[in-house]
Amino acid sequence: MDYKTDVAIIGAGPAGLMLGHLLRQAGIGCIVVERSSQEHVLGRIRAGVLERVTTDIMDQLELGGRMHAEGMPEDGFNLADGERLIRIDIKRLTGKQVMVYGQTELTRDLIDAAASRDLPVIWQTGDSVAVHQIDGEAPYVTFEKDGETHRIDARFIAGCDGFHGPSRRAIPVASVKEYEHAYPFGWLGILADVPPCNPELIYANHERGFALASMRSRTRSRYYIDVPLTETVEDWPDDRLWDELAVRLGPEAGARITRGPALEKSIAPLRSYIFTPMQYGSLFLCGDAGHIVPPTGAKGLNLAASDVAYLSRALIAWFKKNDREQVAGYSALALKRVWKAERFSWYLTKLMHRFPGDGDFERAMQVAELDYIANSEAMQTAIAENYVGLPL
Ligand code: RFL
Ligand code: PHB
Repeated sequence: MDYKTDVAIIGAGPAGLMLGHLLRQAGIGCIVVERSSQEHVLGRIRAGVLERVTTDIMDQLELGGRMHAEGMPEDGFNLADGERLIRIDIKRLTGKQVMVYGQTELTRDLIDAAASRDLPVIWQTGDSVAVHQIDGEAPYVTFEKDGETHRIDARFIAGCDGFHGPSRRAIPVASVKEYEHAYPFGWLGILADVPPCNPELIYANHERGFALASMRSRTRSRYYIDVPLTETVEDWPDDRLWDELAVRLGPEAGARITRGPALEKSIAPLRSYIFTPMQYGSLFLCGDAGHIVPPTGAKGLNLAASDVAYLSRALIAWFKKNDREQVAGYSALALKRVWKAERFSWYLTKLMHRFPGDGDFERAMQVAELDYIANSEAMQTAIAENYVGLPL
């Protein structure tokens, strides 16, 4: 079948779905193609902390109802050095809050509203999606489904297909620069239907390694520890993981952990990655397709949201006001915010993890910095400002 639309969107993750809804709200045509099934997309357990930029998009779309009813606005979070909690009072220091609401729930809200908002999503295209003629003004997307080849002609293509998708790879290497930093560990995460050990998140740097206490609701907890990349989920039976969390989170919070069976347990590698520019011809990259941050700053999903905020504005200006400048400036504008979030995520990752080869000196530097943060409102303000998200 042949389709014709204004913007073809590849990927039905948060970036693709938010972009699709924003464009439809402005009366711009778009079609989303997604390699996986709806069930698979909704089964992925990922981010949990939303910045204002993300909640604002949901509100602008009038899809924030469930998020405000079930999500948990947070006034602060904690850094821990193995002994004490250092509270960063984000509300007092910045006037802003963050929202604990799972990426899974946000995605569900966007998917549930797609049909009634006239946003077509074509699921289960597998790895067949390809982009064509992106250096001209008549690009198109092809994919296979139900044994047939389909084609979408569009004016623009938005690559919202995550780190492993085809969009970024379609850009000729001669015109790009990539920046990459790999970390020598991954995060082992556990999701369990037990009350959180603390009402606010705790990022802990213990002598034994990193731990994060997070949550999805008052009855559902999400915890992480860092593990060497050589380890697998099988190395970490639930009891071993709960024991380790209790130690790394420190005596107070550790003692308040409620244990329960894992609903999900997985290991995610940590990486910093930026692809520049985030546009080529008629193709734009949004979210993980263009950049990856280590999860330590809770920035990945929120960067996808800011990319989409910039790109939707630019495309609306193009289609509705014949203004071509914003589209031309998309990458430069989006990257300014991306680089600062990359910096913060890298900084917090370095501050809160033990690296192989770190000796007593490196540990002492981390402890001194945490002590400085504990006693300096200026440091706390800088951290709070970045954590709640820099302005668009
Ligand atoms: P996604 O969510 O990866 O969605 C991309 C979509 O594109 C589809 N796709 C294709 N579709 C068609 N054809 C193809 N060939 C395709 N290839 C791929 C995929 O199936 C998918 O549906 O990217 P998007 O939309 O840019 O959203 C980015 C966020 O998902 C990501 O940044 C965050 O989840 C990162 N992240 C976190 N971010 C935060 O802001 N706060 C957090 O607390 C946080 N925790 C996390 C995280 C990511 C994690 N993992 C596993 C990567 C915790 C984890 C464990
Ligand atoms: C999560 O709840 O999954 C989460 C929270 C904060 C992070 C990373 C992940 O920095």
